[in-house]
Amino acid sequence: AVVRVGVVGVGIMGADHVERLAGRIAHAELVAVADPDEVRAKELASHHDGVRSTGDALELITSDDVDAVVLASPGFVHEEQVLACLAAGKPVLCEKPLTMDSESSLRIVRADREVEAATGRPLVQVGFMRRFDPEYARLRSVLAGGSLGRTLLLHNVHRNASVPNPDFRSEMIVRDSLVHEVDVARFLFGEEVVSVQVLSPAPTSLAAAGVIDPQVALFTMAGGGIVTNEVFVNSQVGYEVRCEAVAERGSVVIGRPSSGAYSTALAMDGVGQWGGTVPADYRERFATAYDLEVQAWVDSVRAGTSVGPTAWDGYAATAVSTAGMASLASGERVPVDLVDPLTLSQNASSTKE
Ligand code: ISE
Repeated sequence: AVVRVGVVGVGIMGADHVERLAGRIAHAELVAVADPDEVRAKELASHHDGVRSTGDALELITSDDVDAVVLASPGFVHEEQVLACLAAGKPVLCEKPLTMDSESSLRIVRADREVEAATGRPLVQVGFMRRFDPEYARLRSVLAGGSLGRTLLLHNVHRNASVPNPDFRSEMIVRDSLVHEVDVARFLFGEEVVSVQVLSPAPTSLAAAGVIDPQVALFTMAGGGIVTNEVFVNSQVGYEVRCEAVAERGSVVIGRPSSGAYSTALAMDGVGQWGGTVPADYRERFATAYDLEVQAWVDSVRAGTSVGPTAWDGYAATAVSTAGMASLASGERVPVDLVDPLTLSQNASSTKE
């Protein structure tokens, strides 16, 4: 059967998912879009035959003509919308971040566990698309394969040319950008992040006043590995996402062009260059990852199974962001507070360093 999908949120990612679902995803039919900006929702829907629009996300979620939901709304409305999907028994692919704070993410984990206990299948997939990127997936299988020994370090670089939104403050750099590196660290190490420290270098003069950009974040993993992260959202050049994993018997770099010397700068025409072209943004760099992610989700919906990052992965990432926000404010290393994954109750040892 074809999966009838509704998309909530018609911003940059919502519009991108609409194009994908309407054109490139097999066994899916885009039926509806929702956004509080009804004019924009209607405009987007008008490009696709048979797609309706509504200003009411909850109407879309509970509607009989929708089998499954993609949430590309802002993080602060995710809790209500994900819980509505669970109450309606509908699979949901929720863009990151899962929610804005640990407690609300944990409520989603609990609700999804209840659904799983009752029906045998959880309904939440979180949109950490990098897990579907062929390069990250390959890196993960190399590290997990063990031929390089234990993974010791990761070095992540994450740059955006600029951010479209004037509200993109220092905290959003942690919650919306760094959060991808949190998931990458958890995915590649197969361990939780136990502490985070966010350093605040002198900011670029091209960031909005008061915004700390770039930022450098250090993660300590449960097994003692360290992850360094640069996040720089006004780099001017383009979208650069690289990762180098250092293991006992070798290192692997992904996201880096292999043609000799590597440097980026603005060329005369204002386009970032390295002897090729730096992707403009995440929609370009991760186009394949998003396609594979959404196809895997649709396939899992049809098969009655689940795939990809879970509600727990969303919660664990939010918990690191929560600690990261505290560290952004204090400059100190802050322990990550996670509940016990089995009982979902407060883990006594996690509250003390
Ligand atoms: C955006 O929300 C994303 O998820 C992108 O992947 C990230 O690069 C960007 O910094 C965020 O604003």
